[in-house]
Amino acid sequence: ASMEALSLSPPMSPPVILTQDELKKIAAYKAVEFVESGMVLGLGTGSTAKHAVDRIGDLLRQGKLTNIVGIPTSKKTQEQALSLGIPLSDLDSHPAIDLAIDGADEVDPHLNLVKGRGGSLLREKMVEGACKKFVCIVDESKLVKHLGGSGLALPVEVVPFCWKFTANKLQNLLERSGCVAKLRNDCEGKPFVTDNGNFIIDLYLKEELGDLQIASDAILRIAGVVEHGMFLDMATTVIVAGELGITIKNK
Ligand code: ABF
Repeated sequence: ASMEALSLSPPMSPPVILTQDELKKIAAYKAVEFVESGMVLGLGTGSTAKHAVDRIGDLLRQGKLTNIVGIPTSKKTQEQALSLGIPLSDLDSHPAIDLAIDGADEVDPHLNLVKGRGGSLLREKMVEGACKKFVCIVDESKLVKHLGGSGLALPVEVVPFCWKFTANKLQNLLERSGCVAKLRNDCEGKPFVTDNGNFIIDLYLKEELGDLQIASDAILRIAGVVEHGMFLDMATTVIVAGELGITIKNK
């Protein structure tokens, strides 16, 4: 009977496993549903945000979106937006932005973020800090319980002048979290240079950071530090695309 039953049951279709990039695209397209004609938009950086900028370009070309002004968060996004015909401006001309859409490297349960592994954290933080709404788009692999606990880099943008001095100050500041500070190099082994002409010191933490606001303030008080990659209390919405569907988390 069991064999007969098996032969009667419909063939099970294999579960659809979405790639990480497909999940990123799903999150990005969902975020673009928040975009309305006439908006001033912060355009994010990274492979997830790239899908959102592509989608905005599509809708503009199809005439489904009009009168959009984009404020790019990196030279790379500026080039992408230009190639898509998205009208661009900057924060000097548009100090108040309606909506920013951008990726992240880590998202904790309070919607605090780590960003900047792509090296664009300063312009991202300036643009996203000027937004009424900041919609962060991630695939589920970015969700963490605590920032900095994933063993991946917490980026800090520093001036090139005496960067070793600054790196040591950072490492000593966070030594209780088992911090190791490393200069980020580019693919040729030379120091990575940001769009703003600065260097990135990546902080690798063995323990999760305690009070994030205290850590943030202490890092920013080190002369030589320009900005760091913790985006605390900045995202108003986080859209998470996972194998089981989309989750929208609001502040
Ligand atoms: C950017 O998005 C960066 O701040 C962050 O590093 C990156 C995440 O990259 P991806 O979307 O490619 O995973 O905003």
